[in-house]
Amino acid sequence: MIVLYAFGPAFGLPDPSPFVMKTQVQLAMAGVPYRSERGAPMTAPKGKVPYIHDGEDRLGDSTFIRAHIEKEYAFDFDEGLSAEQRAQAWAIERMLEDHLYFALIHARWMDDENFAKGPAHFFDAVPEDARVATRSQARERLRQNLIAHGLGRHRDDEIVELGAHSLAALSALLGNKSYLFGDAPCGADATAFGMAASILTPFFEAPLRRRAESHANLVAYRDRMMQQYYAKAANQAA
Ligand SMILES: N[C@@H](CCC(=O)N[C@@H](CS)C(=O)NCC(=O)O)C(=O)O
Repeated sequence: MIVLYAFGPAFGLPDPSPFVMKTQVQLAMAGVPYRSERGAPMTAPKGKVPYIHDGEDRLGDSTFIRAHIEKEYAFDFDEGLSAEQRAQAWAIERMLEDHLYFALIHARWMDDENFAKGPAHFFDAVPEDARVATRSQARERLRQNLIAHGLGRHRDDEIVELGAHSLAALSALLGNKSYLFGDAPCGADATAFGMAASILTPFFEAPLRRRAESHANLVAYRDRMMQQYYAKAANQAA
C-alpha cells in the first residue's frame, strides 16, 4: 500500500501544504488506498513534502506522484479532456504552483503575525536553546527563496496584486462550472482546490485571502471539493 508522507492537519486545513492536499485528493480521485505518515523535508527524496513510498519506489514531488499513480494504477486524471484542455490544465497548474504558491508563502511567512501564529510552530519541537535561531534561519531561507523566485523582490502590495491576478484568472477559468473543465473533476482540480483552500483558510488574516474571498465561485469550489473529498474523514474523526 502507498504510504503518503505529509505534515498532518494544521491551520484549519487537512494539511498546511497545498501540494499534500493535491496528492490526497488525487489519490482519492484514483481510488488508490494509502495510509498517511508524518513526513519531513530532511527525509524527503527531494527535500520537500509530499513524498510517497510504494513498495520499492520512493518518490518526491506531487507531479511525479501523480505520474506514478497514472502509470502504476492505470488511471487517467484527465480522461475526457481534449489535447487542448490537457494543455490548459497543465498551464493552470503551473500558474498555481510556480506563481500563486509563492504569494501564499509570502502571506504566511513574511507577515509577522501570520508567521507567529502559523509557520513558527513548525519548530516547536526543536530544543528550547536552539528554537529561536532555527525559526529565524528557516524564515530567512524562505525570504531568500522568494527573492530567488523573483516574487520576493516586489513590494508587499505588488505581491498581493500579482497573486490576485492569478486568483482572478482561476476564477474566470472556472466560471460557473462545477470543476475547471465541466461537471467532472480532473487532475488540475486537485491542484486548484489545494491552492484555493490554502489561501482561503480563515486561520490567517491576509489581503490575498480577502482577494480570494471576493470570488464567490472559488469559495463555493473550495467548499464543494472539501465536502467531496474530506467530509468522510472529518465525520470519522468526530
Ligand atoms: N514541487 C513540489 C513542491 C512541494 C513543496 O514546496 N513543499 C513544501 C511545503 S508546501 C516543502 O516541503 N517545503 C520544505 C522546504 O522547502 O524545506 C511538489 O509539487 O510536491
